[in-house]
Amino acid sequence: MSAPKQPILPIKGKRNILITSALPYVNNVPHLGNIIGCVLSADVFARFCRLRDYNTLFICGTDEYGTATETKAIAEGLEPKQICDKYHAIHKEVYDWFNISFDYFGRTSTEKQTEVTQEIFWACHKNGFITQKDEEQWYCESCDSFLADRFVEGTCPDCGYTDARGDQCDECGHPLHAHQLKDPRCKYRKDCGKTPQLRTSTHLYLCLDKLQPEMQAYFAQAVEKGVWSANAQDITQSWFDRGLEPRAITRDLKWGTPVPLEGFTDKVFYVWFDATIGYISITANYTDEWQQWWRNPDDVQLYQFMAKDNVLFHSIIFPSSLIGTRETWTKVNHLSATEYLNYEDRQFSKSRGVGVFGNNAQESGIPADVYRFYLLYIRPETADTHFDWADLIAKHNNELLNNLGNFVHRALTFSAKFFDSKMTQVVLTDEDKESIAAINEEVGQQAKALRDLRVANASEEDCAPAETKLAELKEQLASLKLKIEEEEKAEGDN
Ligand code: B3M
Ligand code: ZN
Repeated sequence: MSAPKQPILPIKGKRNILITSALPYVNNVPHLGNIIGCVLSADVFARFCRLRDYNTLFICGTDEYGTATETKAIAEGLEPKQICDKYHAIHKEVYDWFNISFDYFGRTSTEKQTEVTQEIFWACHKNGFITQKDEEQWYCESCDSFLADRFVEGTCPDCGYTDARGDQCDECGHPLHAHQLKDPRCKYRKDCGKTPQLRTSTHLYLCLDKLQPEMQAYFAQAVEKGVWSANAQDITQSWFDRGLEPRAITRDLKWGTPVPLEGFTDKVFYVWFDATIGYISITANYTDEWQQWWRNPDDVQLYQFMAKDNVLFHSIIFPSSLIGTRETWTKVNHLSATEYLNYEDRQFSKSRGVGVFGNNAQESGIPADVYRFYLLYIRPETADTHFDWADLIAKHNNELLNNLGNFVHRALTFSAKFFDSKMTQVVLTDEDKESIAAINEEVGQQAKALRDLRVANASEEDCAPAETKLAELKEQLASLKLKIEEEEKAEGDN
C-alpha cells in the first residue's frame, strides 16, 4: 500500500485515536480465527470512531521476520524475502476482500524497522537495561544453523519417548529445555536428521526485572483510565505476580533486524522484541510525521487489538522497551484481547489445514459481509467460541436476513411506494417522538458497548430489542398504510 500524499495526523484538541491490530505472521494464509482475533475487531472499532468523527488512524501490516519465515522459505525453495513478498500480497488481498478499512497496511522487513528498533535498543542499552547471558544451544553443522527448540527432536529425559520435540514431550506432556534431549536429531530441514552439537552462544537480555516497578505503576493507571479486556488484565497481572525476569531479545538467525552491538552483529533481534516496534515503523513508512502519533501520549489514545496469546508482548515487553529508553512515547492505553475461535469441534490449524482460510472464504461464494456479521456475532469476547456452519446459516437467515434485511427492505419499499422515495417534511406526533427517543436510547447503548470495546455485544445488543422494535414498526407501517389507503379512497370517492 503506498502512503497517501495527505496522511492523517493528530489534531490538537481533537480526539486522536490510533488503532492497531496484531501484525499477522507473513508465512501463511490467514484463517477466520486470525480475522476475528485482530483485524476485524479493530476494523469495526475504527469504523465506529470515524463515524463519530474522531480523528482516527488504523495501522497494520505483516510480521515478516524470524524462524517461521526462514523455514517456510526452505520448504518452498525460496529466499525469506521472496516468501515475504509473496505472502504479503496474499494477506493484503484477503483483507481487501474482507473490507478491512486499514489506513495503511505495511510490513516489518523494512529499513525503518531497523532504524527504529536499533534506536530503541541503543537507548535501553545506554540506560543500563540490557544485559548478557550465555546459553547452550543445539547447532546443526549440516544446516549451518542454530536450532530453535522446535527444530530438534530426540528422546525425552523423563519418559523415554523417542520423538519428543525440543520444547515439549507430547507423550508425557513435560515442558523441556531442548538441551536436555537425548539422541537429538535436527529437524530444521525435513530430510536433515543429523545429530546437532551443543554450542554456547551469548545473548542479549532486556532487564524486565529492573523495569517492573515502573511497569506496574504504568499498568495500574492504564487500566484505571482505559478499557482493558478482563483476560488482558489477568494475564498481565499474573506476570507481575510471578516477578519479571530478564528476557532474551536476540537469536542466532539470519532473517531479522540486525543487532548493532559489537560482538553480536552476527545475530538478529528476536522477532517478538521488534514485532511490536513494527507498529511504529509501519507508521513511519506511512508518514514522515510518525512521531506526531507515537511520541505524543498527551494527545493520542492508543487502542490495540489482538488474541490473548499476544497480550504479554503488548502489555509488558513493548511498553517496557519504550520506558527503558527514558524518552516520551505513546504507550497502549486500551487493550482488547480475544479468547480463541475454534472450528466446529476442533482448533483452527494452519499446519493441518483445519478451518476456513482467506482463500476458501473468497471461493465459497458467500459475501464477505456475511462472514463479517457472523464472526462479529460469535466474537470470542469473554470465552472461547466456535465457528459452526449450521449456526452461520441459522444466524444469517434469522438475524441478518429476517430481522435486519427485512426491516431495511420494507422501509425502503414502503417509502418508494407511498412517498416516491423522497424524505418530506413531517410533523412529529408525541408517539413519534417517543419512538425516536427509544431508538436513540438503543443507539446510545450500542455506542457505549463499542466504546467499551464490547464489539460482539454491540452487534448482538440490537437483536433482541430490535425484534420488538421491528414488530412495533411493522404495526405502525401497516396502520399508516391503511390510513393512506383510506384517504386515497375518500379522495377517489369525492
Ligand atoms: N505475528 C502473532 C500472530 O500472528 C504475531 C503478532 C505480532 S503483533 C506485533 O498471532
Ligand atoms: Zn540439520
